[in-house]
Formats: sequence, structure tokens, C-alpha cells
Amino acid sequence: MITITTYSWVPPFAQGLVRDLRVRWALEEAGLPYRANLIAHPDRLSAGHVGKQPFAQVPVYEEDDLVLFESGAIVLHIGEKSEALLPKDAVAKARATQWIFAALNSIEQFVSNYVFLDAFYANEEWAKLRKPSAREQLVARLKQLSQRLDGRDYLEGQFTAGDLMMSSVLRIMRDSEVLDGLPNLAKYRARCEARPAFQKALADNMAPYAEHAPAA
Ligand SMILES: N[C@@H](CCC(=O)N[C@@H](CS)C(=O)NCC(=O)O)C(=O)O
Repeated sequence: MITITTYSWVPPFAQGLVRDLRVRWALEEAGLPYRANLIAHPDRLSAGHVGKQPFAQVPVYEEDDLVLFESGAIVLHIGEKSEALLPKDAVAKARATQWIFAALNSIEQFVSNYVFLDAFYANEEWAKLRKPSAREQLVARLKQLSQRLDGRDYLEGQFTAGDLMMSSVLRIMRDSEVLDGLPNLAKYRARCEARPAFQKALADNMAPYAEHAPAA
């Protein structure tokens, strides 16, 4: 049985964003059953966990003898198991795969650089000074993505693991209004998130938080 390790509880600003969501979504699209191994946030530092995830983060994916970290590598691995995520045709598969890397390498760093300023450093003077240039860099990248998406529903015409990862990265901006200026990207994110597999994954990602919420 595939096992996904993730946190039993995270603060509200992170709920619905923890990266096990990407993995759960991929498993739902592929129709593969799995179980969740929930750990408390401090337990990410345990020797046992760091042995599986060297950066003391989640998610971790386990399947028989295989232990994987990095959500991109995990989604790629799951994608190999299902044409719902990666086409069999070599060219189509390579094109879908490039979007997984584009999401993680060419977009996510700009999203994180911007969103983290408010999420973690909102009261820091340096963060206030950095915000306009971080936003400018982010918007420049998003405009390029928006142009490429053009009139398509999905980046390569049909939904692939590349869309799963790209829309997951766009989701990190859910509390910002940045996508308001790029309506085709906002609609693209909504289209991806309307998929039943995403909705199931999100419900399962959120369910443990109510049960494990710290006593007030
Ligand atoms: N590049 C990693 C990033 C993993 C990551 O950022 N995990 C976060 C949760 S979404 C985490 O465990 N953060 C805990 C911490 O750094 O304290 C991946 O995509 O799997």
C-alpha cells in the first residue's frame, strides 16, 4: 500500500496548501489507493523522518522499498503509472513533463519569493521594501505563462501532471489578488481545481486538521 507522510495539523494559513495535496491529487487522478501517515510538525526533525526526507519536510512517499521525497519527483513517479497524468506517447509525455519542471523551477520560486514576504515577514521593513520588485518579477513570469496558455484549457491541450503541478503552484497565491489581473490563469486554476480528483484530495488533505487542532 502506498503511504504518504504529512502533518496532522498546520496553522490555517497553510491548510489546503501543504504539498501532500499535490501527491494526493496525483494518486486520485491515477485511481491509486493510499494511506496517510500523519506526523506532528516537530516530528519532521526526528532521525527517522530525516532519514526519509533530508530537509525535514513533507511529503514523503513510500511504496514497497521505494522512499521518495520532493513533490515533483513523486508526481512524476505516479505519472508513470497512469495515462491520466502522463501520456504514453514519448513526445507528448516529454512535453507534459517539462511543465512539471517549469512549475517548480520557473514559476514557484517567484511565487514563493512574493507570498513569503507577507506570510512570514509582514512587519519587517526590508520585506516592505522588497515587495514591489518581487511582485514585478512574479507578474512578468505569470504574464509569460498566461500568453502561452492563450485560449487553451490546459497547457498541452489535455490535462496532465504538468497542469496538476502548475495549478498547485498558482494555488499558493490563493490569498493574494495577483491573478485578478490575469483572468485566464485564474480560470485555469479554477478549472484544474474543479476536477473531482482535486476535490477529493483537498477534502482528505483538510480532514485531519479538525481532529488534531491544538486545544484553544
Ligand atoms: N521542495 C519540496 C518542498 C517541501 C515543503 O516545502 N514542505 C513543507 C510543507 S508544504 C514543509 O514540510 N515545511 C516544514 C518546514 O519547512 O518547517 C517539495 O516539493 O516536496
